[in-house]
Amino acid sequence: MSISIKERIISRLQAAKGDPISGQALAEELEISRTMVWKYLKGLGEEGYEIEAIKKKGYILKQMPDTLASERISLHLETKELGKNIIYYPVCDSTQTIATNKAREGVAHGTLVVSEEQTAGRGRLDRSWESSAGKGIWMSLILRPNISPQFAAQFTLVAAVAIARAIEDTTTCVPSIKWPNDLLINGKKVTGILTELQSDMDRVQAIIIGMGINVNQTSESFEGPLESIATSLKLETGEHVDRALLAAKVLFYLEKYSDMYITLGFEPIKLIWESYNCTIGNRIRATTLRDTIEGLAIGITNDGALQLQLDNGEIKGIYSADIDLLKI
Ligand code: BTX
Repeated sequence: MSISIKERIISRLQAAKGDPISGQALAEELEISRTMVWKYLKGLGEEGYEIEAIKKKGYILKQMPDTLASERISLHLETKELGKNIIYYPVCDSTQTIATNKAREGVAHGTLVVSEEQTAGRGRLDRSWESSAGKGIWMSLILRPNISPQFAAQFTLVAAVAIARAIEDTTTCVPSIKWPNDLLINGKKVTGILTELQSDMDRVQAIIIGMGINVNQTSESFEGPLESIATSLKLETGEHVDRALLAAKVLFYLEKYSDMYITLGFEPIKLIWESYNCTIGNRIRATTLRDTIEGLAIGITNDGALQLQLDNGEIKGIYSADIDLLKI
């Protein structure tokens, strides 16, 4: 998808780093009239971009709006394919539901559905996901890798390491990963991942990776039952985080690690995953749809399963469960 004139104006003003750029220069560079330049700048102002006009000198970009609008993410994007098509909603029911429908309609590999707010954000087993307005990153990415369905589950772990790396790059926090889909900081959940599959018997049609990252919430956002289990990057660091920059970084690492997984297999991802993990080596309780078992988490297999050593020495592979870390 080609970069829009709006994106080029923002990117040009940003690159000037506070030096004024004249309307004439923008018009010449973008090959549009000065009237059009003025109309675009007026539109940007209405969207929350603070642009100062200095007489006889030009325009300075003072501040960008704190949104996840596609041009805000694109500005930071360093990917080949992921996020080249961004579908943005100020509010929606669930980016996962929308992405699922878009994937069935055939949208391209790498399409991202992102929203400021979700009214029906969901986790696994249809649990609800708190997705208040303008504070988190609520996004679902559609991937169409040429793989058979048995290799799809590992994408949850690929996404977990990608988000962990992106958080490490943009903040002072190093999250830990609780198998399979939670990122924790100081024991509290900062991110949840929901991976869903559309597939034929022998070939994946689409993997939809839903990611909920708590970014700029304050403690009021997590009142009630979430208070003791949820946290945000701002709560942990005291710093406001640019959500668009973080979202772009997540896409960068997701592209890097999913390419790595597809070309080299799970082994290198497993190594990175292990460096962030807080599950292995702990005594845990795993609640699956069928039963609850306790034991020592001793590793993950190459198909992403968690290996649990029971008290009788038996080793069980678990593919999906809720995990409680137990104190020994
Ligand atoms: P999960 O089933 O592992 O976690 C859901 C549980 O997490 C809830 O039952 C609740 O206890 C807790 N929880 C709910 N909201 C939050 C929150 N904001 N922060 C921390 N803990 C919370 C995890 O499922 C997968 C979540 C994926 C969410 C993304 S957002 C974009 C996409 N759209 C969508 O509807 N879902 C995904």
